[in-house]
Amino acid sequence: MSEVTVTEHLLMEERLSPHATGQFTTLLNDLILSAKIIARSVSKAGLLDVLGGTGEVNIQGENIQKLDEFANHVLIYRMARSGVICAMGSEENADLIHVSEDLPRGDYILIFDPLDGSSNIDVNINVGTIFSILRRKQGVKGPVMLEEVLQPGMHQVGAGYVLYGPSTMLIFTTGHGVHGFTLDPSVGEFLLSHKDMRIPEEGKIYSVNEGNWPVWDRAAQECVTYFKNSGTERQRPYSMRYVGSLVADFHRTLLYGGIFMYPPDKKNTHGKLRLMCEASPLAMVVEQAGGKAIDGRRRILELLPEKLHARVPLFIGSSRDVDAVAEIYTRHG
Ligand code: FDP
Repeated sequence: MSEVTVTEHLLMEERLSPHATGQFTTLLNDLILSAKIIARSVSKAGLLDVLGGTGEVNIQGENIQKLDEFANHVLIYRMARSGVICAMGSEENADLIHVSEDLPRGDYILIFDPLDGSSNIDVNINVGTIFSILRRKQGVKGPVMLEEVLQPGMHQVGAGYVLYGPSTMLIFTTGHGVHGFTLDPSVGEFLLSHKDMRIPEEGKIYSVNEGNWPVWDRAAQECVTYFKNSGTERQRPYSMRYVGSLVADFHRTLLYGGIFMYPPDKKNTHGKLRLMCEASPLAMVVEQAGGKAIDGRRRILELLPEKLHARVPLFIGSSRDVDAVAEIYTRHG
């Protein structure tokens, strides 16, 4: 593993940008500190009284896990004090979170899913934090309006995720490729372990909750059938892998190639995953690594969110595999 720390890497990237003020590096450094605090609790999940639900239900109608609530609190508290953020949006909070006027503020807007895959916490399976960084229009001052935050993913200035797995990893992009860092617990630093990550153009794995087959539309069923059937041009059938934790399924897809799918179904007619805190940041990462992300027909990064918690169908991964899905959806009109 290289000895380059994530801070050194950020400073090097900052030097390449002539207008850099250091605010973005500050933001990422505070995000990294939050991730380390969350990682510490996740790694002790069976030892501390942090397992199980809080008994409450979040804005998405899902049971809030204790660790979910803890991760959300850490991120809101820390990032509000970074001095470079004006507003935040969390998967766990119904409304926009405004940084108090008593604190120094900047132009950045942070959207995050504090602990993605949290229904897996109690069984010691990987979970993660997904983040998206947006910027306020230059010169706009005063309280942040929701309309300013509802930006298409292509306006993100940075995006990524932290994966709390056998080791803790930080994967992010600022629009100059994707880099991965692994936390060395003995020194408490994220070290560059995956430089300039590229997703294979085509994979051998499809990832989907196939239990939803009866509630999918014909196009979604045809996509899965396509990856299961043997083909002549490509090596098929593909293998199926599904953790049920988006960050974990996405991370494997990024490294090995293939496709992750969460199509719309009869219950989740607009898909289950959240556009702003899940699909858009991962779409930026995958595109920067040479892959693609669509909702079936449209590029995820071009979608304008209608609301903070808008949902979207997601097909993300190797470019040729995503193209195969797009072709099927186009045929279905
Ligand atoms: P979870 O409900 O455990 O938080 O976005 C939520 C998410 O997990 C994703 O991490 C995961 O990919 C998906 O939902 C799993 O949904 P299903 O259980 O419906 O397959």
